[in-house]
Amino acid sequence: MNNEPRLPAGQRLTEDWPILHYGSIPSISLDEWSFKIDGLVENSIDINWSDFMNLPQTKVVSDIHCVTTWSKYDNQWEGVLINELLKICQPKDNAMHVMFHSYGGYTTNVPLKDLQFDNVLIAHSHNGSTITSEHGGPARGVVPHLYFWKSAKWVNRMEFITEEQAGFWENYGYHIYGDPWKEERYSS
Ligand SMILES: Nc1nc2c(c(=O)[nH]1)N[C@H]1C(S)=C(S)[C@@H](COP(=O)(O)O)O[C@H]1N2
Ligand SMILES: [Mo]
Repeated sequence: MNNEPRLPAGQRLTEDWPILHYGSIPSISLDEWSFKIDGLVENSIDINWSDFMNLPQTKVVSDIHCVTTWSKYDNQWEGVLINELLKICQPKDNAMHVMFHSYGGYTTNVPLKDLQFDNVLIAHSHNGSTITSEHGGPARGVVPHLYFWKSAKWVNRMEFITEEQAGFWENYGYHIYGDPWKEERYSS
């Protein structure tokens, strides 16, 4: 179909799944879990776990590319497509970027247009099993065409904004966009 290699430059394939995050693992029970969408949207939402699980569920398969140079192929994710959430919250015309917020305080920024693909989701399962807390459960973002730091573990909020703002790692020198095919690892 295309002549692009599957492995981006500077990456090496791994079979295991490294655990990487800043700080400690927040433990969130499903009873207390909530997910909010706010900022520049017509309909703000604040849903609990059963609301989330009652939204249309989708399975997608994608590759992971971490900026620390490991890649992992064929990850099956299950959860709610961000496109489904966009139908409900209806971003306003001036909403151009989204800041993901997580339990524990992590943030990462992604342009809204990069969330409008049918493999970008808020996932609760990986390869048929519930995502463990080490890997971001109860739920994490998955934005497969960007480096994996853009996939927020323990995600609990999407904030729609106009201007691009730097999230946690972006503030510490990671690239503002993070395209693995252009090796956008760090800002210069
Ligand atoms: N909440 C949160 N999400 C996060 C991070 C983090 O520190 N906190 N680290 C990011 C980075 S740098 C990577 S490489 C991936 C690692 O996900 P994994 O531990 O499931 O492999 O999570 C991303 N999401
Ligand atoms: Mo990372």
